[in-house]
Amino acid sequence: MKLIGSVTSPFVRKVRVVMADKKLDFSFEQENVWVPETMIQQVNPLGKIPCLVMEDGSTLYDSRVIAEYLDTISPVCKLLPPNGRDRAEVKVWEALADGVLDAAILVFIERRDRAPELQSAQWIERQLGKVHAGLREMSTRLGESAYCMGIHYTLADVAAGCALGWLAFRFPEIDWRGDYPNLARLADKLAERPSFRDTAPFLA
Ligand code: GSF
Repeated sequence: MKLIGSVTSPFVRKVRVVMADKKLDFSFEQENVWVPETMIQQVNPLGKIPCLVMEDGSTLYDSRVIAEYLDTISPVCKLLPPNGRDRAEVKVWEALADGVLDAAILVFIERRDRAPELQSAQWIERQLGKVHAGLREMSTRLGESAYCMGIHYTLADVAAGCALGWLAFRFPEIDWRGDYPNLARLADKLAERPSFRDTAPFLA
């Protein structure tokens, strides 16, 4: 399997953490999807990373589909409950964490790609509102549990950890650690895992 991605994308990190936790072999091909000459459309018509290229050349996307698939191909470190409400709850956590990222990334791109006078303050405020509402909900759901779903590490923790880590990396002004000490405790615990330590975002 070949993972097309980058070392800064939180969605790519989600897949890399799952690969590491489940001890799966893959090759990692870095791709800058933001340059005109990117090849990403050859593997994902949506032009997004991560994209997983299988041995037969077929491709899987997006990160939720890839993570769910990877969990089925190895019994090591099962990250999703087999069925029912528990499975759905893990996927709500993933939708929540990914949704916080989607909103924050829209702000990041608005500020990166538009001149200040062309940036929409209303749009930025709307998206940051989703980020803060999502963080509040993550903290409420976590409570004082060891992990997002209680006592077991699941895909919910992978998604939440990647979201918090990317916010710390790109939005240091958002003080989720101060606002939500339980999220800070979770993030610190996850950061000790080799799968998180070895995939922390950095500017190459
Ligand atoms: C989101 C991937 C995504 O937005 C997933 O994999 O879960 N729902 C998808 N990837 C970004 C890079 S990053 O911000 O993580 C991406 O590829 N953006 C390029 C574009 O044209 O939007």
